Amino acid sequence: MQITVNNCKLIDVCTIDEKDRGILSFFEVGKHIDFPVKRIYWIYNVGKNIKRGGHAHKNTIQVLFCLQGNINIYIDDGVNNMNIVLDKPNQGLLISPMIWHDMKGFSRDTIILVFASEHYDANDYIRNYDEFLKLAGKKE
Ligand code: T46
Repeated sequence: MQITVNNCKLIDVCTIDEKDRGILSFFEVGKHIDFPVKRIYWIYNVGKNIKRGGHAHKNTIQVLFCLQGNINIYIDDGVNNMNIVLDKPNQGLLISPMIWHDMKGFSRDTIILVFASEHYDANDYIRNYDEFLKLAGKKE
């Protein structure tokens, strides 16, 4: 899938499929992901029709993996937007700073694993869409 939202991309990680032995997937920082990972978090047990996200980050870069189940991620750079379905444990979505994102369409078994470039900082979040557009230079 062609991603048309600024600097976001899908990352297919290395995957070793040994049939009955199972599948091992991995990425290496500095080789497949070019930011230092400072924080890892995961989201699971999300109820039906729940929407999460609804913000952009000023500085944080993230890669999201859906290890189990599926999820619909809306990404928006203030001009272009699109919906991405993540449903493969070996495909991640890189979300750059200054990308508005929402997550919905969780299945009860969905597990999201996120690798982030920064420690948690509530001040890094932009939670108002108009403020996001202004800071992104897309609105007066
Ligand atoms: C994002 C999307 C994809 C912490 O204390 N430390 C953390 O590292 C994180 C990620 C969150 N929190 C606290 C902040 C809130 O009190 O956990 C609570 C729930 O966080 P939030 O409502 O921001 O969760 P989501 O699912 O809306 O967003 C999360 C990440 O916060 C966000 O960075 O990009 O997942």
